[in-house]
Amino acid sequence: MSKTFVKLVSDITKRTDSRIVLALDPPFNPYSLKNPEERQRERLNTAARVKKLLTELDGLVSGVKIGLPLVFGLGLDLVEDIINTHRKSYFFICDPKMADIGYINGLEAAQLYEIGFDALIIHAAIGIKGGIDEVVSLAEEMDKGVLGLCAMSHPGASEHLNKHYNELLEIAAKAGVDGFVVPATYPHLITSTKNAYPSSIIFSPGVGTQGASFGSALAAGADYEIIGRSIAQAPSPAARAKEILKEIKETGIDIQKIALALAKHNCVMVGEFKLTSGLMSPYYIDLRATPSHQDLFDLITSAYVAELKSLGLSFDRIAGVATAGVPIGALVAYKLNKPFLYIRREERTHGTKSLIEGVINPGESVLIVDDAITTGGSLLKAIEAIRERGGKVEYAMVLVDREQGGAQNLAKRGVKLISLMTASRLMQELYLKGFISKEDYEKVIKYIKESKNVQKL
Ligand code: BMP
Repeated sequence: MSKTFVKLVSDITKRTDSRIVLALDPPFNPYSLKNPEERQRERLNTAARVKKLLTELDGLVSGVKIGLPLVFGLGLDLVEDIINTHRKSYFFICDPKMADIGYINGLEAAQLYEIGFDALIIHAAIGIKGGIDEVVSLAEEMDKGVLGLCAMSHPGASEHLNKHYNELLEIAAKAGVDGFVVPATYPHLITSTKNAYPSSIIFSPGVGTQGASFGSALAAGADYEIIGRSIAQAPSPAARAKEILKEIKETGIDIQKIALALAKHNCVMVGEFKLTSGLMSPYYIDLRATPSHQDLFDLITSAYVAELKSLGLSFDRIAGVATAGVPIGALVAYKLNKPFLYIRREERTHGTKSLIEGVINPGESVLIVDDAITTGGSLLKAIEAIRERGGKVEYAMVLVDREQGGAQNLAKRGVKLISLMTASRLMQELYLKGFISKEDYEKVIKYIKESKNVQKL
């Protein structure tokens, strides 16, 4: 593990706030020119174009991945010059997809690290002993990073390579790599990798040109999306990168901002807590105070609104579940121009004895909003109350799914859960941003995994 590489990645990302790594593979072949001077001119022109591109993309992209076509075409001296020119703006990954015996890998790696690459990509399939080990120990000596490739994005990857994903992942992790390259076109692999190795960095290629949508790999748990042609070959790469960043945000990257704001306002805590359901938990999410923090309240309610708009669901009313679901639901309803009602925690002791405050007409569809879901107990109570009054409930929405059977329990009663983030994802963000320690993060993830099947109510 290279602390320097991990820190570099995190420092640059803090500055850019971008989860994009540019794959730099410009179509160019200087060897088609037979005259040595012309060939060299072509190289220098390409190097100048690359530098111009990297100047344009400064602040929009955090890392640059350079593959073999450019390394072959330019030669290492020009690649070194590019890295030196842009060293302050990006982290640089070389992608030779190494797959030789350790001795040869070491010879290659030494040159690539020497010219300034911060990390390189190696096939996990070659195994540790006499394979990956030589590169990992060289990387440790030179204070550099190593990324393990355990699956690929193209369709043929499922014929053989991706079938062995779990074994390969274990090999790469055991070898001590800093992160993994996991294809966006097989998103379940991203999620299982993040769950198995929460503190590793995941880079996902395959978005854009290869078909996966921008933001989809991040939503599945990746830390970075590797994007090549969609940006580099666009008529205006910077404008395209900005559009992609916007798309990524719309597919949920606001999660990062929400997670930070939650941490800043002490709405997420680690320790020992007793939940409403009676279960013990090593972390606690308390969103009751969110309306007191305008920035956070606006971020959260805007995220509910954006998700509802993108799903295009139709419903007549929004009902908030007391306590935290009431202010959140009320503002979401207001922003969407829908009537609002709410469900009390306890029945009124006088008057109507109803759990429901507000208007609902039989046959109307109601979207139920709460802050978080554990087993789904409070939401099911609210759903029943609405149904008793003749309302239809097909969807319930929360900010955080604590992944303890809530979605399944709701599904059993015919209600689909929409959650903006899982607790694992929230914790991942807090860990990556340094709000919680590695020990606490791993403890929480272990707890989430172990309590996944808790479905009792
Ligand atoms: P593009 O966005 O233009 O499809 O580029 C994807 C980049 O990611 C390329 O540099 C490719 O070598 C790399 N890549 C990939 O596409 N799939 C993989 O499984 C692994 C990769 O490194």
